Amino acid sequence: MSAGAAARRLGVAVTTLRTWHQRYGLGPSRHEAGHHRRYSAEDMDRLQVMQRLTTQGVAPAEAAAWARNAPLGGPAPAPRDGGSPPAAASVVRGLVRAATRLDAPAMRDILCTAITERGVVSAWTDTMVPALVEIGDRYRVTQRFIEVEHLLSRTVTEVLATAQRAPGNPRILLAAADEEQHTLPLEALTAALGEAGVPSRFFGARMPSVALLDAIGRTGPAAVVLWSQRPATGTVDQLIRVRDVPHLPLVVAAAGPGWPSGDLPPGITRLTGLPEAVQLLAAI
Ligand code: B12
Repeated sequence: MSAGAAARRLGVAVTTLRTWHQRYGLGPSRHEAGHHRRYSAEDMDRLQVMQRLTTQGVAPAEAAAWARNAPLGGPAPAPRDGGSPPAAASVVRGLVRAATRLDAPAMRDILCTAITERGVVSAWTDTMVPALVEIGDRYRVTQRFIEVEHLLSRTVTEVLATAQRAPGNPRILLAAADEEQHTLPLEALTAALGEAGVPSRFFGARMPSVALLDAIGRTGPAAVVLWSQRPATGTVDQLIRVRDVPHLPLVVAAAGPGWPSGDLPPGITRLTGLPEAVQLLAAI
């Protein structure tokens, strides 16, 4: 493959390829009489490793060292194979940078890799949450970058939706509180449950109380989880109405920072983190 074709295939500039060649020795290895050197399939594999790791925030020299040593045709060094994984902080930095330049393919790449290599719970907790918090803080301080927040959330949604789903009759019902538009933590929860082999039914954003009660009546779930992100949507009567349905689910859980921080009404369980939520619900 010529340098131009290789650059197009990878979605990088030809000058970037040249730099990777001159500085890090990741050049084309194939000779053809009368032609410039060409990138072979093995060269392309190395370049793909290089591109993926730099997108994730790994320093180019370190990424190149990995790329040069990658088994030919094989995947990039993964943490489980003994290679050291890119530090969590640098992956988050890479994600925030990709979000800031509105680069959805790079975000998708980082997030899919995180899920494949570390599973949904760790990808959510160590990569997605810190990036979302940083983007949220930036918005609070500057009142800008709403577009960044939207594209990042959209990409998180897309990637979590591709995670494995568990077959079977769902006994767990997940919904956002009435008027609550924040749903990503529940999207992570439904994906993490799926990965653990537990099916769940997720009703998305802004579930009106009356619809929630109808859904409970129609599906008889063993557990109901209601998410509130903001105090404005964390009114406890919603929880009390669920708790008082005729066939009481085993667990009625309030999740998210929007619920009152003191005691919740009797019979309501508070969930404070993704790992424990998965553990409790999988046990049910
Ligand atoms: C993405 C986002 C959006 C997206 C949501 C997309 C979606 N599908 O969810 C959109 C653009 C729709 C949005 C809208 C709004 N947003 Co918004 N948003 C965010 C952002 C950046 C991330 C939200 C998120 O997913 N948080 C989840 C994680 C990342 O954070 P966390 O909840 O604090 O996590 C802790 C716990 O909840 C727990 N946890 C984490 N994961 C899990 C999972 C489970 C299962 C459990 C049990 C626990 C748990 O552990 C964490 C550490 O303690 C936050 C910033 C932030 N810091 O959260 C703002 C933020 C929540 N939004 C905010 C605001 C103000 C709004 C709007 C009102 C803006 C507006 N003026 O329109 C609207 C709300 C509209 C509505 N009616 O709901 C404020 C809320 C302030 C407040 N406390 O009231 C925040 C904090 C931004 C800010 N710093 O000002 N938002």
